[in-house]
Amino acid sequence: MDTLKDLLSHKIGPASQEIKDFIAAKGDQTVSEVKIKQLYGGIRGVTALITETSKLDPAEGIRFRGYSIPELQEKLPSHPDGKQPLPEAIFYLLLFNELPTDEQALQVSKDWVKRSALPEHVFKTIDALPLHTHPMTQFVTGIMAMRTESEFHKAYQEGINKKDYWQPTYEDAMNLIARVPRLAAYIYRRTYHNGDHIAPDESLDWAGNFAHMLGFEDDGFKELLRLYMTIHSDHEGGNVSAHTVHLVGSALSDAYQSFAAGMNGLAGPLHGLANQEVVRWTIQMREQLGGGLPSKEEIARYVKDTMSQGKVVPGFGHAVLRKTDPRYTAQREFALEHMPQDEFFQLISRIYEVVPPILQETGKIKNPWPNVDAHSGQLLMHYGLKEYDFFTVLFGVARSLGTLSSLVWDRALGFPIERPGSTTTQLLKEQYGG
Ligand code: HAX
Repeated sequence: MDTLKDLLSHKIGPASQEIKDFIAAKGDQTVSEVKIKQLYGGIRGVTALITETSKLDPAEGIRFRGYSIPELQEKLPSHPDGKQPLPEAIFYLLLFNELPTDEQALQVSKDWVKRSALPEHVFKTIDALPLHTHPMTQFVTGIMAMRTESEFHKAYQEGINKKDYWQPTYEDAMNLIARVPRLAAYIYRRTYHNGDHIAPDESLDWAGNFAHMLGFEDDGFKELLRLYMTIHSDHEGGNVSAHTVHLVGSALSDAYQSFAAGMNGLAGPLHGLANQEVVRWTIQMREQLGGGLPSKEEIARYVKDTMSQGKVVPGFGHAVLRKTDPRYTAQREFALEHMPQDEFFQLISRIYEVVPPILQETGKIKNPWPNVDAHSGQLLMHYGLKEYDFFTVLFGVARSLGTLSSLVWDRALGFPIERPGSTTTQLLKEQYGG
């Protein structure tokens, strides 16, 4: 067994025992009660899942294995030429619940390089799609095409013992994470650069190589991608993409099937697609207002106009958060350091000043503050990645780190098939009157 897998195998026994003991001692305690309005309201505010890798606090934002984003920026290993955390390092933390040393992060990097080759038929499958196919559809198709390589599927067919499920799931997770940047870059180059593909450079780190395969050699862009991959990696278990990976995985669908399902959820405009929608909406606004940097009054009118047409203002609001998303803040700090004069950044900043009071005035929007998607597109645009239909694929590559670490733990801890109950309005009325 390789050393990373070995480390995981040593952690599984004690973690599993700890949970068994905890259930034996406290299993009958109540965590959440469900009100009727919550049944109709997307189960908002009901704690109903276990996801060990991260936890979202409404007032404070995300903590990855207990660490906030500024703490990660301080404590996780970075690239020798930069200071942002390496995605390899956040993955190590998420999976092993330990801060890695530089050497351990490098070990993950090297492991992924070894696993990174894509089978030829994956490229052919993508090439069979019309060029106008949305990049997220291409991404999901490519993930499913890679499923021919599933170790879990093979092992299950051969009759693997359930206590060993985590092992082929780990292999699938590591292979998928190692391969999704190549898949994403292939989609990008075929869709926007005449199929002029760029071979991987195995001497680079995971995000650096991804930037290289996309066609961006700027060190600033590579640093941005390291930050981007880290902060987008995980957001506890209830969001649509993470929850879907967990749910589909609970039927013992393998990592490819589960991750592809989660990516279809990420592709919804109320979730990950919001990053493309923010840029599309902002560019349309700028065009309609005659170009340049619109005034606050002009932006306010445009925002109200959007809402009066029954549309959402993309990049604002959140189902859990009740403050500015710390992932937004981390990106804003990056922009302030690297591109304070960028006109699109100034526009994004102005929108940040104008939108929250307008949303607040409605009295119904619970969180008027910006989320992660309100900023990410601007940073990418600054370095020349302007094809915003592609942005959600970048988010998807990042989400592989968190959702697949969680899936490995789901199998390691032997979590059962997920099967909540449902009821009908008629039955509720019979029970509660009304
Ligand atoms: N613009 C206009 N209206 C908004 C709004 C926004 N940005 N955010 C919420 N609302 C509306 C809701 O549509 C809802 O209206 P109705 O009562 O008429 O149905 C009302 O305000 C109450 O909604 P809420 O309870 O505050 O918010 P929800 O938990 O239901 O939804 C969403 C959370 C993120 C889906 C929502 O805020 C939204 O649609 N935001 C814009 C899209 C977006 O940025 N999505 C990305 C979220 C982060 C993420 O997942 N990233 O991947």
